[in-house]
Amino acid sequence: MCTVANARLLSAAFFLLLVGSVGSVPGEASVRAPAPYGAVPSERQLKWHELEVYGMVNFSTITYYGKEWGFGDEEAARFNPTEFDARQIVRAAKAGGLRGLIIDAKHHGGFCLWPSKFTEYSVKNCPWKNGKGDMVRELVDACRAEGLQVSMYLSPWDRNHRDYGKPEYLTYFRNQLTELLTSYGPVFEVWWDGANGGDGYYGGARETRTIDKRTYYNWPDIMRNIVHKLQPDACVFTEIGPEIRWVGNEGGYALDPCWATFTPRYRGSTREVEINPQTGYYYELPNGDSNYPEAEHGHRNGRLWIPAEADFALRNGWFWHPGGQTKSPSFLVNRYFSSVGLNCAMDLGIAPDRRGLIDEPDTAALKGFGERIQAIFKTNLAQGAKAAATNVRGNAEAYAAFNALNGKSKFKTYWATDDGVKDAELTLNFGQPTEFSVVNLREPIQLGLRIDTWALDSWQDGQWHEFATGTGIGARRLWRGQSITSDKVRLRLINAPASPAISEFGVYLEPEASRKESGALASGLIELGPSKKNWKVVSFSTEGEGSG
Ligand code: FUL
Repeated sequence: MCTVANARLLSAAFFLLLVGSVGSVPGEASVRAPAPYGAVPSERQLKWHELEVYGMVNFSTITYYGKEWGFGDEEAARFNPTEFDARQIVRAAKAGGLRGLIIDAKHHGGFCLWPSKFTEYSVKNCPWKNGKGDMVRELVDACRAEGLQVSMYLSPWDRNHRDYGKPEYLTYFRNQLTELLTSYGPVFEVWWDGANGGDGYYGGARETRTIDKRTYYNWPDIMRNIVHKLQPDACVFTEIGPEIRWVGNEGGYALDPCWATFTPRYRGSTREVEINPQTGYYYELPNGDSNYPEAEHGHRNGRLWIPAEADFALRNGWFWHPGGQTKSPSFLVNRYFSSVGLNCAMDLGIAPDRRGLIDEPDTAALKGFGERIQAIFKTNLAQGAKAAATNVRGNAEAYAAFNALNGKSKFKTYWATDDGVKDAELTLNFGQPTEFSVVNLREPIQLGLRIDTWALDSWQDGQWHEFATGTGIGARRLWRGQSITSDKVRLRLINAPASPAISEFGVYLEPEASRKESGALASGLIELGPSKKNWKVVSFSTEGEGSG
């Protein structure tokens, strides 16, 4: 894992770096940054927090069979996307504002989108490019050309491989992972599904194979000696991280509040997953066997910093099916608020069709989504406002209220209060009546989660009126509601467990049409959509069900 020990060292170093800048302000050398509170992100997690919105491409032989999971005997000969165009796929993602793509290089059925040295069940033996193609390479190159970051999905479960369930398969899995992590440049994330074990083809055995999800793979060793050795910046996603946790549903939403701190436990149990103090990694990682339902909220004061990724598919299924449905731009905007706006990352599944392209309705939905988000966040009304705070740490300019408005960085510059302060207010004065409907808050997360309760007020008829209240901020907390017109808006932080600090207080006006079509409620609450259970997929085995 982001070895917890290493993570702490790294973030301490990062923290010192941030604090270091304070010393350069004349007369303020003695004003130290607040001491971190509770678990804090590692350096690689801080980088990941910058992304916020990314996608996952799911494409395989099963696209031609109308399945969601391959049994492992699907013919490579059917894989023939005659119009495959990585640039088209990546551009569609980019139009949706996705900043990275997780490439599903091998799904549960075992078919590999790159010409792996370790199997014949790959693009080497399909009609596409006469077996000479490398789809992972093309997608990676397109991402790099379009400025998107890259991540790898390698299904641990392989229903094709004859040795699945035996030690021999682990050598295969490790070889493939190494191949992916050494051949395609830097990756921001490595994605391991919790679906592991069940029935499958298994080289013709056609039987059911179960594994011990906690121990079979020896995940800690893989993370330490493969992932982090080869890709020091890569965050590992599983049900319980250790760097990024599954949000616990496939509907693309977190529950409010959603804490970045988390105490991983075993499925249906209060037993915590232990860390080996010698290595800083878990002793074992129960991926597919963790108490993931707790992930929707996370834990206030959880032991570790393991923020959530909220994944969901653009269509009604992770893979493309004829006659499938595509979610609307306004639905996607709602999901943005219920994931990114609740301190999570949004991971949107996109699926090439049988031609090897993102089809027209999906391309349009992505574009519409991207345009709506851009329109909402086009103008930060706070930037022209005057900021004032009830307390400024050491009266130092480096921590003054305006640092929450300067938009220079998401986390590095911030307004902070003196040690011991529990209640504090940050007021924006626009100098004229200003209409807004979205508020954007961030904490400098390198200092931990310092805030519990917050409230927002607007100035109406000579007094403050509360229009929103909530719990938890973290990397990003969005409030969205009906528009309000006011000269001033105030953020109140109430009974904070550590002296509060805010790195961003932004105010925006969502275009009225966008607000209406999304059905944004005055409370800022957004209706929650269908979960995985309500999806209609053409063929879906429930065996081995797990995260993701
Ligand atoms: C799930 C998998 O079982 C799906 O097929 C898909 O890959 C999704 C992203 O994760 O758990």
